[in-house]
Amino acid sequence: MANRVLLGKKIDWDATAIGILGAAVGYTLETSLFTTPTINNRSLGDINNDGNVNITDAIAANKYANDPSLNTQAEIDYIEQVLGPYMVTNSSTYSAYIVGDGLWVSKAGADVLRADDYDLLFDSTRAEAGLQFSAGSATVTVTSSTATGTYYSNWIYFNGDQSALNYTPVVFANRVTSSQYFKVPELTSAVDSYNDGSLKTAAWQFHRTYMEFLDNIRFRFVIRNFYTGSGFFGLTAGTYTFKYITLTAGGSTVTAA
Ligand SMILES: [Ca+2]
Repeated sequence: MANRVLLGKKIDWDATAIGILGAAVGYTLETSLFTTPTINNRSLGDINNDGNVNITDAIAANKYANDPSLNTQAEIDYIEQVLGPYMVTNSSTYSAYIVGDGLWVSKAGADVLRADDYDLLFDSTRAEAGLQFSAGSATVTVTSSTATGTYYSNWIYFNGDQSALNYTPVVFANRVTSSQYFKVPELTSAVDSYNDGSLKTAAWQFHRTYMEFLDNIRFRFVIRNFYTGSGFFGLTAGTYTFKYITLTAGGSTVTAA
């Protein structure tokens, strides 16, 4: 069972692995931190409990930081129940290996105790309020360069299982070409609809790309083209690519009236 929420001090296990490596090769400071202190006659950094603090223990800490399925259960238990709590209790001594005080929430399936940025939903030590929820791309194919028409991408679901979120995430998107980015929604350029030399912005501007949302479940990209009888305005026939990023900002307990 992965830990999802951590309130307190978060240990940098990659840095700790380097610290134990320093103790293993005899560096004075690291030896004082990981070899000299003992708990039940066992050096603090002796993760595999073989009586020495050596490279094997540094590797065990590195495995824990990156893929604990490579650790033995005894190593994990020692790291989580003895080594980690000791470092947190003596946080001023081990400050080089502690991220700081804060609140962290990991994604489902990720253990918050060792989660990297991409495995976190929330990190109170960051200035950013919203973290990335998902990102990707979609295409819209326009089939006519001469007729009024509306064209859609496939639906993009916020959740992989197509279930609804309890809020609508913030979505930013661009239409992209090989060399340019266009903010979505796009407006058409103003057009000289009466061919009198002046641009009729108010009358003839319209969205030519935008996003359509359905509840808190999904969204899609839309291209609208317009034929006035005398001219075609919009994106000509072809396939257009959109890129998007969704942020976890937007959560709220407010219920719509
Ligand atoms: Ca050892």
